[in-house]
Amino acid sequence: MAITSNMRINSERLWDSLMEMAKIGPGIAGGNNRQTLTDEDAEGRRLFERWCTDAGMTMGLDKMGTMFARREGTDPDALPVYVGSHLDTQPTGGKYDGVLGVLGGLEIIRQLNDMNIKTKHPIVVVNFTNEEGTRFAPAMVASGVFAGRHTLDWAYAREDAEGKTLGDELKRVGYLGDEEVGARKMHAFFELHIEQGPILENENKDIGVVTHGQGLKWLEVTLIGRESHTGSTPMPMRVNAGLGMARMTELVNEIALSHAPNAVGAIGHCDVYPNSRNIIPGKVVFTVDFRHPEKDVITDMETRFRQGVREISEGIGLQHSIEEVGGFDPVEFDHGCVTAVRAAAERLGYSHRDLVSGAGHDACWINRVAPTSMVMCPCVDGLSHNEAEDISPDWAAAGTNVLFHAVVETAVIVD
Ligand code: HGY
Ligand code: MN
Ligand code: MN
Repeated sequence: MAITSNMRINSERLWDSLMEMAKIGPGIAGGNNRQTLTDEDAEGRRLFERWCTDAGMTMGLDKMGTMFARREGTDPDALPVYVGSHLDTQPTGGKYDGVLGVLGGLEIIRQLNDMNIKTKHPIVVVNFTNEEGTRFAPAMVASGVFAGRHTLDWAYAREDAEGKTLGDELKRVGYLGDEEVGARKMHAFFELHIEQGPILENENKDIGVVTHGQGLKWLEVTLIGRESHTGSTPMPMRVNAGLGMARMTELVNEIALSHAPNAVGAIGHCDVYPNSRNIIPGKVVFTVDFRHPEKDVITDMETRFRQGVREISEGIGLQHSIEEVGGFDPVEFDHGCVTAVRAAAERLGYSHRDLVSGAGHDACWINRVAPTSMVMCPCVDGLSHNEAEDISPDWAAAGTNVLFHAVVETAVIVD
């Protein structure tokens, strides 16, 4: 039996589940603050787990706390088709970033159950731990361990701003599993995600067929100057770490603009010490986020930035150090999986266009160990990592219908 264009998910049920999940870890402006391995994240995980078991799935949990919900196939030896994303959010996150990909995967299972459809390959819905990298840097850390990019011990040692480690927090919230991370073999992996950029909405397209993901480099910079009185210290005597950060912020912007239109660069995290109104900052720590679809441009941006840090530091008399705290090369997704997504959009009659993902996703790491691709739907004003992040129920349904067809086509319907 082949999948046909009238086979669609239940969009009301999907939307209700998105709204239900959004009640957990509410933000202060209508979005979510469900940071990884907090009590709010644990509550969201428990709700997801209940929904999965209600849908007849069996749960698995690995040593990074990544959750796997499995629907059996007719061939127990066939490698499963995996589908999913992440339930953790930014501190001022939206209701759909990551969540749509996990609950869209759950909706596929619910719809297959309603239609009593069996597939040859099992299907597994995944919730990856700490995709956001906001509480514990870097982003996509659990999928990075799964793909062999990070060791488990390195991931466990990641610390949040209060000095708590990822490993301890995993234990505290009760999501330290016993499965070896990465032991699971996948037939394919599909991730549905909001675009988090303006292209699909501006071009009035329903679906993004994601062919590539741009590369990323996170550099943590520490500048050491000298604390002194903001009032009585003559300007020539100052060793102002804050001034260094200000000049380097401008440098990041300049370097990114020099590679227009595709390069991006910003500083989103910074700590100023002692952060007192009348003390010249003696130390600042900040993280630079450079991204581009081509590896050699990222390398050029990093090289020029490092050179600039040396020169600016010398000019002010600062000591400096730079540590790479995250990064991955640009990604080209699997041709077969991309074709399955494109064919699904065409079969379902959705307008679509090929897309390079601006944001990083778990799929970017999983692509190293299994055939992988992504489906994207538009978001309002291309806004994300902002509590005002918004999508329409129709966009959610369109993305999930395409995901449904791509996953079930790959998992092979059995008559
Ligand atoms: O940083 C990213 O691109 C993702 O949102 N974690
Ligand atoms: Mn995301
Ligand atoms: Mn995100």
